[in-house]
Amino acid sequence: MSLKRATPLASALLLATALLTPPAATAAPLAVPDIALANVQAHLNSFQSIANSNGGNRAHGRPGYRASLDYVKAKLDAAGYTTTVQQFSSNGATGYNLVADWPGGDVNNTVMLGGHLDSVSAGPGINDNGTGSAGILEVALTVAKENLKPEKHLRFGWWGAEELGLVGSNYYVSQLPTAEKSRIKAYLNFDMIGSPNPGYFVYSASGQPSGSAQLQQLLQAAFSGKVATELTSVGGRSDHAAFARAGIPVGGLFTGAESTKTSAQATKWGGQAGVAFDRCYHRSCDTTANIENTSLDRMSDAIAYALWNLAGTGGTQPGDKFENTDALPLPDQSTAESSITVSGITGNAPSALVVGVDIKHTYRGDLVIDLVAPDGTAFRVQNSSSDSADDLVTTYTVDASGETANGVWKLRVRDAGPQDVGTLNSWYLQF
Ligand code: DPN
Ligand code: ZN
Ligand code: CA
Repeated sequence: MSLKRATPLASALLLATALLTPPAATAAPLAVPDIALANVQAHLNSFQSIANSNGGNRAHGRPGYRASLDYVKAKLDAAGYTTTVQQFSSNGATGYNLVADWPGGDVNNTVMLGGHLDSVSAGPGINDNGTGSAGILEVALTVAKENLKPEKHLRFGWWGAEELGLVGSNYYVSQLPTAEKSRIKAYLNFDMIGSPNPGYFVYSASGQPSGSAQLQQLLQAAFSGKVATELTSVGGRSDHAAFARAGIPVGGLFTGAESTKTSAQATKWGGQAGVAFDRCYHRSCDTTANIENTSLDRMSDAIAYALWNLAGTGGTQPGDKFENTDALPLPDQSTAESSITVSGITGNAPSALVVGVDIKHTYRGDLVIDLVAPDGTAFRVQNSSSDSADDLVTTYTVDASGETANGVWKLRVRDAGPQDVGTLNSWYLQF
């Protein structure tokens, strides 16, 4: 039997990897992709152009905000994301959050990455927070490019009106039903990740509201062997706060804002001691000239490191196919069965499960075919008839939504008429 899917043992091992546990030293290295700095920079250039043609900013309630959202949304839509624009009202203007879901993965174990997309009205907000917005966008696009099939469900959020007091992220969390909140197992925040005089800060788990020690460690591990990080208590200063208050494990990365780099930090990280991490914080000079590329590159790669480690690989996506290509003789007036083992799918089969069959026969009207679910429920897909044509190469659609997806599915083929015989060449299930 030739199956496209991982073996049940491999799947079980993958599923056994706990959500928030960084890989053990002995685990096979995970192929985390390198995030292309040039692509992140291209997004920043687009944000800068948007600000230039919209009064110099991308602020809540201003056209540059909506244009920024449309830019991000178009990229995600083209890459296959399911995007949702959530409206809210703040300070007399309509605000928008953009939420993007990568189809597939276990929605009961959702990993979420986010950052705010709005700038202050004083400037274009390229470091604050074009960088976080562009970093998670490029990571999301890399997920699509690599066709990642994560075990966990992946969701990305671009928040509006952060600069007015974390309004968009507060609104998003306030609108989440309790059950939805408990499905989000991690929220990682990226707000300012390319500061011109950069620090390498990981959100401290012991901040207020408190973060997650495991997420803190995972983000620290992303830099190991590359650059020494420090912990920082960002407190309630960015969009992770609402998630933390809702009991969702949070973490994040930061290259620094208005506070000053110490000489010890300058020795460790380079740059200028006694100068702010970002001298242009909340000013008109927060342009594409206000970005330090090495930190932006490392931070973007660290986002990918965290996501790949949290998400796991070997999950499924709608449309995944399980196939059996072993030829099976269909003797005269008897019944033959062929099986396919399905694994790695959470929950039930779809209401439109596609069953594809490729049968060679000399009189296909002889054939009676059932799809048999793992629990033994049989779905008749083909009845015998006086159809005198030969081969049967077709697809059937079965409402299998009452059946658990994982397990051994069978195609039961009965030859119900004398003389003519055939062979089941192959068959598949498409979820
Ligand atoms: N988003 C900025 C602010 O709210 O002031 C800067 C910042 C980001 C501060 C992350 C702390 C942590
Ligand atoms: Zn800010
Ligand atoms: Ca026959």
